[in-house]
Amino acid sequence: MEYILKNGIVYDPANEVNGEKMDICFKDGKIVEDVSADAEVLDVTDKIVMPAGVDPHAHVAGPKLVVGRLYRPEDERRGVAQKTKTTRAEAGFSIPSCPTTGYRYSRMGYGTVCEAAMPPLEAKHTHEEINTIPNIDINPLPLFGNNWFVMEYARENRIDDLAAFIAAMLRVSKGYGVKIVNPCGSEAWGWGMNVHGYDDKAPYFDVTSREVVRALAKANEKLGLPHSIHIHPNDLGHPGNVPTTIATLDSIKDIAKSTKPSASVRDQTIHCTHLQFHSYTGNSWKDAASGAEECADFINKNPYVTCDVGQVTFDETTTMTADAPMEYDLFKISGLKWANKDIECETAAGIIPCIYSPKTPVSTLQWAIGLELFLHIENPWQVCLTTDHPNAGPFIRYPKIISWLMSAPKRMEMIDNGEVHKWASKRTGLAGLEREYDFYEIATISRAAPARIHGFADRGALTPGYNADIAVYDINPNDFDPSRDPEGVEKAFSNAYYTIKDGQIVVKDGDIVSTKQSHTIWTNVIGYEEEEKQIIDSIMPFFTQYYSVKWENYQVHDHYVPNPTVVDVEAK
Ligand code: MFN
Ligand code: ZN
Ligand code: ZN
Repeated sequence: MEYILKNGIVYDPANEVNGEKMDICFKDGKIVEDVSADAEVLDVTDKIVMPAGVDPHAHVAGPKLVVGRLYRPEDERRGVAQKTKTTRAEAGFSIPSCPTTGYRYSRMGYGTVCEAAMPPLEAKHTHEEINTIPNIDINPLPLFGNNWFVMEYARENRIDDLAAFIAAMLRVSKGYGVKIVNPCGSEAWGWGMNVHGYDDKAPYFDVTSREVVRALAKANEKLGLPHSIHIHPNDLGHPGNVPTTIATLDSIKDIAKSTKPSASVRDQTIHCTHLQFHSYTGNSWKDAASGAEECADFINKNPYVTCDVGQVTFDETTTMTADAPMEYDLFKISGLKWANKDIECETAAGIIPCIYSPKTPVSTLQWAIGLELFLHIENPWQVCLTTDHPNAGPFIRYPKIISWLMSAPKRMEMIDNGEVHKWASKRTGLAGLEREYDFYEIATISRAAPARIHGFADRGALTPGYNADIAVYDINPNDFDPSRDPEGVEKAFSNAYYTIKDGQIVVKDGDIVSTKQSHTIWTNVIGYEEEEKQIIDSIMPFFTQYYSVKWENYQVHDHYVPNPTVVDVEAK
C-alpha cells in the first residue's frame, strides 16, 4: 500500500525539519521519497506531523508488573473500558494490562518503548508479556549491575570476558543493551543492606559500584553496542545524592566511545535514567532542596552524557524497581503495602504504591526538580521525556508534561494560586524559569533524541528507508499559542489524529482502528561466538550449583520472540 500524508506541518529534528509544510510518503511500511499517483491521500492540512514517539525508559512488561497488577486490584479498576470491535477490554491506571499498554501508547502517537529492566532469569516471562502488547515495538534491557559473574569480572578487570558475557546474555535473554540498577546495592540487599556512595563495596564481593560501572562501560564500547550503558545510579530518592550522581557520570569520562558503525548513531557513552530522583540536596527530607541546576550544569558541560527525567505527575501510582532496598526505605516512610522479589544471583525488585500529591511538600519538590532539569538542560538532544512509568507517574501523563514545558504561565499559575505546595518556590528555582519548549524541542525530547540515544537506525525520524512510524496531532502550530492554551496541547497529544505504525493506520481521531503485532528489538553480537562459548562453559559449574534452573531452561528460545527485529553488531 502507498500513502501520502498531505500538507502537514512537519517537525523532524533528526533531519532538521522545523515546522515546514510538506508531504510525507510511505509505501510497504517504509518512508519513501515519492509515491505513484495511485497512492491513498491522507489530508493532514495544517496539522502537526512528527515521527512516532519513542519512550527511552519505562516498565511495561515482566514479573514485577505482574506482582503490581495482582496486589493492586484498586489500580486495575481505574481506567476500565469496554472492549470494542478492535480492542480488548482495558483495565488499570498505573499498571495497565498488556493490551491496554499498547493501546494507550498508540493513542498518544508512540511507536516504540524501551522496557528498562529485564531480569535475565525472568526474561521468558517478560517476552511473553511483550508479545501481548500490540502496536508498539519494545527493546528490553537486561539487568547487569548486580549479576555475580559481572561483579567478578569487574573486580578482576577482565573486560574481554565481560564483553563475551554481555554478548552471550543479550543472546540468551533476547535483550537489547546493558542496564545497571543501583550497582552492588541490590546484591547488598541480599544481606539486608544497601550501598550508598559510589565507592562502597558489595558485601563479600570486594568490588565497588565504580568498578562495576566502569567495567560495563568499557565492555559496552568494546562490543560497539548500539546503546550506551543505561544507568540508574546509587542512592536513588535520598536527599544529598547529587555528589553520587555526578561522581557516577564523571567516572566514565575517560572511556572512549566505540568507533564501530553499530555505535555510530548515538553520541553518548552513558545514559542516566530518571535523573530527577538523583538530584536532591540536603541531609534529610526536612532540609532537602533541588540539585537540578548542578546536575543540569554537568550535563551541559559533558556531551558524552544523556538523561531522561522521570517527571513526577501528581498521581497515585505503583512504584517498581530493581532497586529493592530503596523500595524498602519507601515502605518505612509510608507504611503502604510493599512487595519484594529477589532474583537469584542477578538482581532484586521491590514494589510499593506512592501517592504524589501537589499538597505534599516532598512530592512538590520532586515535581519542580523534574521540570527544572528539562528547563536547565540546554541541548534537548541530551534529555528525554519520561515518567519512569509507573514510578513517577503513568505514561499517559506525557501530554500533560508537554503542556507544562510549553507554558510558563501554566507553571506560574500552579505555583502562585497554591495548586502546588510552597516548597516548589521555596526549595527550587522553578518559579524563576521562563523558558518554554517549542514543538521542535518537544519532537526532540519525545522521539528524535530517545531514538538516537538508543542507537536506532530505523526510527525516530522521517528519513526515506526508515519505518513508517508517524504521529499526526490536530494542532495548527501557525495558529495556536501553546503558552496560552496548555489544555489544548494536552488534548491534542493525548489523542493522535493519526498514529501510523510500520505503514499501518492504528489510530484515527484518538481511537484505535486497528492493531498489529509488536516487534521485539534485540541485539545480536557477531564475532564473539567462540568467546561466548568459552565463557558459558566456564560459568557452568557455578551456574548449576547456584541457580534454581538448568541452563537449558534459562535461555529464551526463538519461539518466545515470534516477531523479532534483530540488530546485528559486528563486534570484531
Ligand atoms: C526509580 O523507583 C524509582 O522513588 C523511583 O515522602 C521510585 O513525612 C521507585 O517522613 C520519594 N516528609 C518530610 O520529611 C517532609 C517534611 C515535612 C515534615 O513532615 O516536617 N515538612 C513539611 O510538612 C513542611 C511544612 C513547613 C514548610 O516548610 O513548608 C517525609 C516524612 C517522602 C518524605 C516523607 N519521601 C519519599 C519521596 C523518594 C523516592 C518518593 C518516591 C521515590 C520512587 N526507578 O510557614 C511556614 O514556614 C511553615 C513551614 C511549614 C510548616 O511547618 O507547616 C526505577 O526503575
Ligand atoms: Zn530505575
Ligand atoms: Zn525505571
